[in-house]
Amino acid sequence: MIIHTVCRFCSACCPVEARVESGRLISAQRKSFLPPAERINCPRLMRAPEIVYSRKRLSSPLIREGKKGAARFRDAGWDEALDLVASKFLQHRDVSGPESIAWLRGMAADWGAPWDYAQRLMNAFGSPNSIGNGSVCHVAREMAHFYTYGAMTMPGIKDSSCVLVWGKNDRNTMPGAFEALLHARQNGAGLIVVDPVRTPAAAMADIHLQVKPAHDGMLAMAMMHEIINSDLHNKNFIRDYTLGFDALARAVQNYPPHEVAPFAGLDARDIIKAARMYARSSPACIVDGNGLDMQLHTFQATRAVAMLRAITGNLDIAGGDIIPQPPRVHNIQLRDRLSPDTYPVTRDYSLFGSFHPNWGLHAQSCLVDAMLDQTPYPVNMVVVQSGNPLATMADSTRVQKAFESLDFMVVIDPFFTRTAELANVILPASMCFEKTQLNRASLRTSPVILQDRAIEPLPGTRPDWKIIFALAEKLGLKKEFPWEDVQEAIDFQLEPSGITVEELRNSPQGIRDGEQVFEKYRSKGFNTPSGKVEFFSDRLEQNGHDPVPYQHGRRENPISFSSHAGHALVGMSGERENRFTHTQFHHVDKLLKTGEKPTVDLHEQDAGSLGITAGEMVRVHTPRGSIKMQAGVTDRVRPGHVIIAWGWGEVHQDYNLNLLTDDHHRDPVTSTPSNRSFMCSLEKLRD
Ligand SMILES: Nc1nc2c(c(=O)[nH]1)N[C@H]1C(S)=C(S)[C@@H](COP(=O)(O)OP(=O)(O)OC[C@H]3O[C@@H](n4cnc5c(=O)[nH]c(N)nc54)[C@H](O)[C@@H]3O)O[C@H]1N2
Ligand SMILES: Nc1nc2c(c(=O)[nH]1)N[C@H]1C(S)=C(S)[C@@H](COP(=O)(O)OP(=O)(O)OC[C@H]3O[C@@H](n4cnc5c(=O)[nH]c(N)nc54)[C@H](O)[C@@H]3O)O[C@H]1N2
Ligand code: SF4
Ligand SMILES: [Mo]
Repeated sequence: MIIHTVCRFCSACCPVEARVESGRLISAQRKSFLPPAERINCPRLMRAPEIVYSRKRLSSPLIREGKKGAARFRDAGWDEALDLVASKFLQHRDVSGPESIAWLRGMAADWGAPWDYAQRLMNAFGSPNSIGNGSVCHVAREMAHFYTYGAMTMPGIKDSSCVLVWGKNDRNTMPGAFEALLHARQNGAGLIVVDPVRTPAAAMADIHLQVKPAHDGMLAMAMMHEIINSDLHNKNFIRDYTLGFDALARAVQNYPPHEVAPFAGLDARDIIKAARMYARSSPACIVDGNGLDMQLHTFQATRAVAMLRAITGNLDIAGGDIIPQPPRVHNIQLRDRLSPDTYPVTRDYSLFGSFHPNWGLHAQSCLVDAMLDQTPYPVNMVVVQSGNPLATMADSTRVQKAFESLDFMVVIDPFFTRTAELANVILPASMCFEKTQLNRASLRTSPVILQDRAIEPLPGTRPDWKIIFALAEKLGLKKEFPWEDVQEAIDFQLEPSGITVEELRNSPQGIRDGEQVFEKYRSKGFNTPSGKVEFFSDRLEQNGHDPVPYQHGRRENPISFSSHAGHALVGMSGERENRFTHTQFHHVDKLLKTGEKPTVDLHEQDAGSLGITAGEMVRVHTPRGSIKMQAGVTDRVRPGHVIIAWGWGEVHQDYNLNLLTDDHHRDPVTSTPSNRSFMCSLEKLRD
């Protein structure tokens, strides 16, 4: 039997066909416009049965018996475990107020309806602290798009005549998009890649701007300098649909390509060539990615990149950067249930918390402050759902201390992770093929595609929705969660669009809520306070932020630990591999090479001058901590840069890259720390 569903082993949310026999998942194949032989393989999907039926899956709720960190747990029934969790919710509310309890979300259960359920539960209970990890992933970038033209655009890669890939590695992270890029290339589209690493896209690009990490904002300003001063901007679009162009044109004068180039590790001629090629192609689109996230200038750098789309008039045209058309839905988060007197621990980043009607809060570093320093007030109970913060949040040493200080901690995860070791209760979650849900990809734009259950939840596990609905009932919130099952809940959420789960099951290709329309701004304007693209933002100025990005002309080094002596190499958190999702799946033998260990990859020149050969053990130091890995040699980066394998922190603490990162300095708008790049030093180990 073939079941049409969506893979959620990572946030790419690929539509797939799952083959199921006698209730067992046999295989799964990604859908694509290409014939099977030409498709990009995803190793994780190819190993879906090994992942789903891994012997490491949890099969019963666990309750702590020993002291924290001692990893002594006993099996418990679902009722007993949920009763204990509910009693702790009530106890903490009575003693310290509902806001002393927080819900922290990683990325795995998806950001669509499952995230809405978590927020609904917490809001109805009275705690404003449901917090996601979007400060380092996507949401900060999305806010920069919103503050420029009121929505996050989607690149029309397939129909584009020039694709500018900015810090994204779709070959490994979103294979469908990479297939679209190959298709566009075959049709003659130009390709420019901005990436410190020679990625597969960079290797086939017309121009590869091998920018120094975190210098993207200044590079975007230099490109706009070239476009505006060479009169290549779209004057009609700017006149009719934008605000503050003069202020932007003045700001870019501080960033001539020849001055930015040495600073950003580039050749000015390449910046000029790329700017002209992008501006002279129509339609052109920009594919921006996680390379722009996790930087100290994330918000303004992404805003500068977003402005490139606007000055060239590429917004909302076929093959350009398209404004999505989300389906009409009920907002089910119940935010109005919160008392006006409460405020979340993310208060200092209130613009970030309010820019979008459903994203909710994502300044996750603030939660660590609240746990550890009790600012702005103490949080002493946390539920961690679908995340492994002990390995994925910046400055693991500090994060660990924070979690150790909690009175009570609950983890909802299919596996016993490094984070789960500190929990009081662990609730075993079902994985993606075992549940029906509405993904964020479907709430963000039409068509709506259903992630449908392909197999029954594994014995002892429960889907996230079911865990939340049951906990709500135990907390006396049955009225707020009246749905008998997830299908009823999804039907309710989709009601305004008239789309139902049953219809979605009969339309595996998805259902649109309305026809696709381009250039919607002509009739509706943009979703900003002024109704125009805002090169100058009053909202930012009123809140003490630069209304125009990089308007002061400063060229400070935005890489963390730059001012620390003795750390001369730029350490880069490595790009995602297509075999793993962050800290997940390193236990699946069939995804590993024999005897494989993570590596720190250096340029040959650096390896030579440091006397390091491939295979030797090295220690990487930053002012926060150190890790130990094998050295590798690569020509994918420039001398002076090292790529440190990302996501191995679950395997061994020696490999936990976030022991190196800093959470002290943060982006002023989105609280983003610099997980991505930092100055470091290498030491060769004897044995
Ligand atoms: N230095 C550095 N830090 C980073 C990054 C980086 O590149 N470098 N990347 C950042 C980014 S973009 C992100 S998104 C974060 C990721 O941060 P996390 O979300 O913490 O990362 P994962 O390791 O994917 O952890 C997901 C957890 O969810 C569990 N899980 C899987 N499926 C389900 C499910 O259906 N339900 C539930 N309840 N649990 C499930 C998995 O077993 C796993 O333990 O890390 C960020 N941190
Ligand atoms: N296989 C796999 N797929 C995934 C995931 C996974 O863990 N594994 N995670 C999912 C998640 S949560 C996310 S957020 C997405 C992310 O997907 P992508 O956006 O593709 O993320 P990455 O591969 O981490 O990084 C993208 C590129 O940014 C480059 N880069 C690093 N620093 C900089 C910089 O300072 N400037 C610029 N311009 N580029 C830089 C890196 O070299 C890399 O090539 O992937 C999703 N898909
Ligand atoms: S890229 Fe692979 S793991 Fe991620 S959703 Fe698509 S098929 Fe699943
Ligand atoms: Mo992410």
